Amino acid sequence: MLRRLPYASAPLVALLSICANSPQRAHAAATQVGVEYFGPGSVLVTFDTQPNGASIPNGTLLGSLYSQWGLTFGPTNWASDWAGIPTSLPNTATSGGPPGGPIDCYFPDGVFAVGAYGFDFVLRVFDKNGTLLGNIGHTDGTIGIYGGSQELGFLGIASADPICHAQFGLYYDQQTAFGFEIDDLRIVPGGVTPVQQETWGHLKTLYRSGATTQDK
Ligand SMILES: [Ca+2]
Repeated sequence: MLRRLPYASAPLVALLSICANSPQRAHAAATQVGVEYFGPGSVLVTFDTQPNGASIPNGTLLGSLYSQWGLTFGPTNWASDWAGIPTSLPNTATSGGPPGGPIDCYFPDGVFAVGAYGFDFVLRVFDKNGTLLGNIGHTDGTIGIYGGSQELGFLGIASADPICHAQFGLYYDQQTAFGFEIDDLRIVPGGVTPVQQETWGHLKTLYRSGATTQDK
């Protein structure tokens, strides 16, 4: 079982490989971003509480639970209190579909950025036409959950073209025995354009320098 890790030890060693594994070309406007990017005006989905503040029981299908925040989930995605990653407790999001996911997030109105914590996972984002905008991954380098503090990672993508679908999936097809989950999903909604975020440039600088919120 993956050990719970101090939040401050979380690495940001996500491997940028935008569209490297796809026959489609990634849109040039899609950029990998760190958790620092999601500042004022962004949305945080903990999977622990609903928008009205009510707690979410283990096993609850996520479906349209957060629809008032502009997102819905795939039909097999649910909240699980088997929390293997050291994020907000008690719940993470996981999938009851094919082993290991995926976890699908749909944004009917489009969003400008999306990201979440996980381990050995990938993030792909698509526009309203299903065109791939970006494809990134994070792994400690090995299948399984024995990488200690190297396991936890944050994957985020910002795109000037609105993102209508974000899909989180396995980094390794063979890792299904170790479970699959994401937590603390962050979104920059369509009403908040990147240029309206006061910290946009500052956060990009922070991310590129390797600094994190824990470093401040
Ligand atoms: Ca949580």
